[in-house]
Amino acid sequence: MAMEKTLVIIKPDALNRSIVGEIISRFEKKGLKIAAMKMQKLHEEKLREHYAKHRDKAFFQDLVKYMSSIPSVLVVLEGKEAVEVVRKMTGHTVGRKAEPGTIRGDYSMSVQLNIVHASDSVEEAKKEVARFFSEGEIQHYSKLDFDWVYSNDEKK
Ligand code: IDP
Ligand code: MG
Repeated sequence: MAMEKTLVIIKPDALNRSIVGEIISRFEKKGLKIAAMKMQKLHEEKLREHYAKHRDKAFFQDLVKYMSSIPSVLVVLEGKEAVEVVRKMTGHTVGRKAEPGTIRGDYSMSVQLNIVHASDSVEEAKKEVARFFSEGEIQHYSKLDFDWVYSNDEKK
């Protein structure tokens, strides 16, 4: 099975809570490869597109305001079944309900301020990576630990 890419947004609350490094570290330790990363204050227009399916919800304006308030850190992670793996590591949307051991379960008490965004399907991940990164920003490199993260049959 080919490697997948998924988009993570380390949200403004994570910057203000000083846990950006810890979050990136969790993904690195899991064995996911960082394919791209940048810090950016997200534009309201981009966020309205990104969260389009929530546009009729009461919290939509607040969500866009919070997400555009200060910069976020955008990360593209790569690995086998990366979309599902990262989504599981992220945990339940509501921080208070998220399992301990997940990022939201360990760091969030909020519904909206829930530290990270993670793509929720392979199809969405493709769209989301393309929404925030140009082709040229995606790095292609062989990572030294690859042989010890996957078995031979998994590398095919
Ligand atoms: P997800 O991030 O777990 O996929 P979604 O339901 O897609 O959750 O919602 C997108 C984001 O909108 C959430 O991560 C959270 O920041 C915010 N959000 C979701 N539901 C609520 C709500 O009921 N009140 C306020 N903000 C919400
Ligand atoms: Mg979602």
